[in-house]
Amino acid sequence: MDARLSSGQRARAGSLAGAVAGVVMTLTMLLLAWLGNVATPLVILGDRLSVFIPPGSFLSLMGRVGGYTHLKELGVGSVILGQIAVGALGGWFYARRRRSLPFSLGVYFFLPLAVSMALLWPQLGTSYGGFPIRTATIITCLGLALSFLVFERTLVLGFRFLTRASIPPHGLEYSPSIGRRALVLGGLGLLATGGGAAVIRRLYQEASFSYDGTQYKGLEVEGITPNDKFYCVTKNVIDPRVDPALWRLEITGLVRERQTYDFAQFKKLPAVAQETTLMCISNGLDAGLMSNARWRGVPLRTLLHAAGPLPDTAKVRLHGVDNYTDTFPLTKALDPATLVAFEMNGEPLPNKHGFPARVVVPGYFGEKNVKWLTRIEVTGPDAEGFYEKQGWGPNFIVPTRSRIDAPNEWASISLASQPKGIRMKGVAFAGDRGVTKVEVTTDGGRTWAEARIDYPGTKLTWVLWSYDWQPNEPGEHKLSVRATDGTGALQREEKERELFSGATGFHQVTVYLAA
Ligand SMILES: Nc1nc2c(c(=O)[nH]1)N[C@H]1C(S)=C(S)[C@@H](COP(=O)(O)O)O[C@H]1N2
Ligand SMILES: [Mo]
Repeated sequence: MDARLSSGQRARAGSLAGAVAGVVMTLTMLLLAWLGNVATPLVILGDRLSVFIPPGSFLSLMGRVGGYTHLKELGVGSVILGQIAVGALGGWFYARRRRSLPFSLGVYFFLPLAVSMALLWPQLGTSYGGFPIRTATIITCLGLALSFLVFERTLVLGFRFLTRASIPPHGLEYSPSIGRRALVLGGLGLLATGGGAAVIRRLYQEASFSYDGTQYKGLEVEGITPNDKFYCVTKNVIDPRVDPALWRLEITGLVRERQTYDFAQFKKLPAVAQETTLMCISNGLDAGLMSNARWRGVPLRTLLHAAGPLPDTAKVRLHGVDNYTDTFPLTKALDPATLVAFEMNGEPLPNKHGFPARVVVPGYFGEKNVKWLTRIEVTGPDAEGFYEKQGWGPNFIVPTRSRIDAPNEWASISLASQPKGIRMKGVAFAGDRGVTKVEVTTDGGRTWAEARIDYPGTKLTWVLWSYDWQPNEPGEHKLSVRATDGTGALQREEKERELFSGATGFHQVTVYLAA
């Protein structure tokens, strides 16, 4: 090393080498994610931290940045910038120290590896390629180790390159030429940044940004939702692409005998077909985070019986390969209508809906219908899932709901153009209780008339309803709808649930009729 460097020059050299090392490490992580479907801190740090954000703050944060998608982008972006900033800081520190190999390996390899393993512990079992949780944990740790080793080596070699004494060709005098080398190393950093940006662009095309939050509502609504129109919600920046050859379904926890099925074994189990509607807990009264499909799958209880739940067990916790989890009571898991589905409307489950297998649990909000299922764990009463830990609930049973899909809110309709009246239509859903009656009001709730059921579905699905409205008064009209469920209970108009247990109330649409 050139002893004539000032301490300021050394500090700058250290920071630059550290920042470049941060960039190269980030590029390594991006390549691991892109080429190997490996989980990296770029995404699992967000999963880890999100359980500490209560749903109220979560929703207001989401509102402030413009939606779940933007929140995810912001999350990944912050981790990347954070890694580069911490890298620069680490490099600055490195320049002030005795730079032995044990020191650099200890501080820049083992320490971050240990800290990140401890910090990310609950998320390490994530595998976007479909490996079982234990194997995934090992792969994630190897990915972390490789990334930090790349950091340590880039930092050490980069700093050495910047500060090494150089003897010009004619050997007349020493020159640090640190500025020129900084340019070279900085250029390499920029190249790595360009490579990273290219990988990010590739990953962006596969990201869930384009479809997360897809709604299904309005005039196009049919009894069975086509797969490519089915509403979609995912916590992931990039959804799993499970290789069925790697995938296993495990039944673990408080059972007599753990079970493991590979895809072929699983598909050989006796399966049933069943129509079931799903709705997200965050679905607003007028929103379309609700769809209906015909699923085919193995009853969950077939799998549980083979493993034998121990006495006094209370819940099941379902794990996706994306490390998403959720729970419901064992009694519900043993209900013959609770399925591990592998087909949706006669096709293998589409990727974004959980290929190769997902849970379908009628009557509970969508979040309990765990996608990319890889483990069924029998637990005691206190087990919690991803959104439960965040603070959603405590009630996860779908309340009776109904929606008007036509006419539109604030539609302006000329009476003369509708001599046969105005067709109202929509959906109504009551979880696993079935809908027995749908009524509409066109006078703001003074009188109610029974609507026609066009698509009755089953006890586990929505119904499609319609009503031919014969208005004779021009002006503003308030339309609303309410349903009665299979137990005879009328849909609740009051906002009576705790804030994060799903909305109740009547959907209302105001239309303006011109003479
Ligand atoms: N593994 C996994 N399962 C999951 C989720 C997830 O992010 N990961 N999201 C849940 C939520 S909040 C909902 S509403 C439903 C949506 O299912 P869909 O996208 O097939 O409509 O999946 C649930 N299952
Ligand atoms: Mo959801």
